[in-house]
Amino acid sequence: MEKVILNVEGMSCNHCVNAVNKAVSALAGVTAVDVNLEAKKVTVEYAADKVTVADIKAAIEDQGYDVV
Ligand SMILES: [Cu+2]
Repeated sequence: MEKVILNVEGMSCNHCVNAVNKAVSALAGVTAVDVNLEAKKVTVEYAADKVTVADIKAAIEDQGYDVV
């Protein structure tokens, strides 16, 4: 299991947290998601043979947030 911590800009409320959480959780291979609104960080545990960091970034960006 791999773990990545992404810095995400644009999240401003719990709606954003839920949107990011839901989008990333929906990816096959993702086993855990933690969104920290104050720190602007999204921590994701994933199976590297099933999903890539690029996939995770794309899922977040699809929701309208920027991964920096
Ligand atoms: Cu929001």
